[in-house]
Amino acid sequence: MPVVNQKTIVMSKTSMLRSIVASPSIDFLMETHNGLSARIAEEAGFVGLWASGLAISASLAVRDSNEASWTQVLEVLEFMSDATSVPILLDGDTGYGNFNNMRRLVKKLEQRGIAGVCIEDKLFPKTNSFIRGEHQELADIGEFCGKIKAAKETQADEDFCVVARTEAFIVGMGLAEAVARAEAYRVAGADAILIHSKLADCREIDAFMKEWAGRHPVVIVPTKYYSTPTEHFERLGVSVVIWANQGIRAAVAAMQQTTRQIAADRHLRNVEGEVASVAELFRLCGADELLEAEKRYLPTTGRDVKAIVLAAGQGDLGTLTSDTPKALVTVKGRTILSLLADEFHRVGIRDIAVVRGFGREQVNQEGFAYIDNEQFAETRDLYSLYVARQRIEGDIVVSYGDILIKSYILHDLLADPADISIVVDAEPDQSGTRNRRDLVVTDRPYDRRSDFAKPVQLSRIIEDLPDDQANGEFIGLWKLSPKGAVTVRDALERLHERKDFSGLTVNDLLNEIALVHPISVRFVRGGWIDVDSLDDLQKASAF
Ligand code: SPV
Ligand code: MG
Repeated sequence: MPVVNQKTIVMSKTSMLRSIVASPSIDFLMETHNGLSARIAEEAGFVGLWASGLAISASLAVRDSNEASWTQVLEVLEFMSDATSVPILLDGDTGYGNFNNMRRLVKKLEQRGIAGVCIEDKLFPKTNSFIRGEHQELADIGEFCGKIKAAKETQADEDFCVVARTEAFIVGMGLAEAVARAEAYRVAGADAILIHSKLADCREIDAFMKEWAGRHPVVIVPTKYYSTPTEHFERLGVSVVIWANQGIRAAVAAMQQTTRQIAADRHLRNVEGEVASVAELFRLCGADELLEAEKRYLPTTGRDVKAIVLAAGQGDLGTLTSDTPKALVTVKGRTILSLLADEFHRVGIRDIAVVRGFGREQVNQEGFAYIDNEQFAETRDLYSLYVARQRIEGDIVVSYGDILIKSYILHDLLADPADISIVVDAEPDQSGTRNRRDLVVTDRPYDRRSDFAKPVQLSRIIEDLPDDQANGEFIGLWKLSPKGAVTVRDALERLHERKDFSGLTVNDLLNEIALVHPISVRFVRGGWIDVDSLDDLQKASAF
């Protein structure tokens, strides 16, 4: 039954197989025996696949004598079906039992997206046709017709195909028996007849096709009469040709050659260029799709996020910063920088670059990359960001080096889908004497539901705006997506052209960007401290 999606009508696998079988033109099914071989055959252009009993058994290193149970075969089929979009015709041997087993088989095949089944008129457990064929016994015609009927009456999808295979030639019973059986199977409801032959030439097939005279679609398996030109089958009016075991035989030959070589060499140099690359395996199995899906479905973590910490300033904490940069001031025995790094690590961000300036020789703790702002004495923080501009690519978090934050703020910031987002405290601490406060005007004021509604956007950041005119305070922490990083780099380069660049701040950059690109505001209430004064330092100890 056709499946309709929004734009196109996609043919179901059963309809595809039906048209392969019923169309007057010749079509080819390729042997496959697991998910990977099925995918490879589809990529090679085959319109349908033969799930060969011999090949599936061989891939499991068991004999083609129903040693693999039918449910084990079903498991393999499920992988094959999941891996492909072309129809699969199962080599269902004898149907794994009587009419009742056949009914259950058809039901299960339909559930697993298998488009059809071929059953042969032998006895369970079957033996491969090329092993002492003349000693094999055929099923009773009536019993086999009942099996075909049971299959046809069980299928829920009208296009599911049942192919009836006669082994009359294999067991040496001749043309008349072959035709009589094929005719009985046609009448019983089979959608096509598979006529099998173990001769090295196509005499039996020729004879059958002549006698059959196009009554019903015919499927052949030219494993033994492989040298016959395909055009000959076309002229005979063969509907489907099955290349029944060349996939597994190719795999066996290649594996034998490679493993023997490695065993003899005790190294890999002779085989590395001869085998498929690991990247090819990843491609075949759709590794890229998983990476994409991870982006959509896994919680955001900082694994692929880089950080830049701007820590070039001396700070103004009296004697504490007279010869030590502020980022190295300690809170309860730990430097501000290492406390900040702890929070980055908590959300998975490990690639942290610190821009150092004042007292840079002291800022050398392991675990950071360092970038120096040699002009720290004459420049402000935007210059520090500029010296780190090479790092502004991909997902990136930028932070001042004198703030302490709780990791949940970082976690939420990473989850923000905007290209550029800044963290703003909606209810900043207004007590104490702070040197600089980056007050923020947004397009809408903070309200508790703003997380769920349209994102709030930055209008401007202004130092020392009267509090009643501000919607919050920028905490000095912001995040860029790969696209946002490009926007920021462009804006940085534009501002760098200005004569007063050395006196500009990150605020100037954000204001410049806000004119041309939305900047999302992530509101918080507390959860951070800007260590700007001795008073702040006191608070930091309790943080
Ligand atoms: C198979 O591929 O398992 C077949 C075809 O049944 S043959 O091996 O030629 O019998
Ligand atoms: Mg078989």
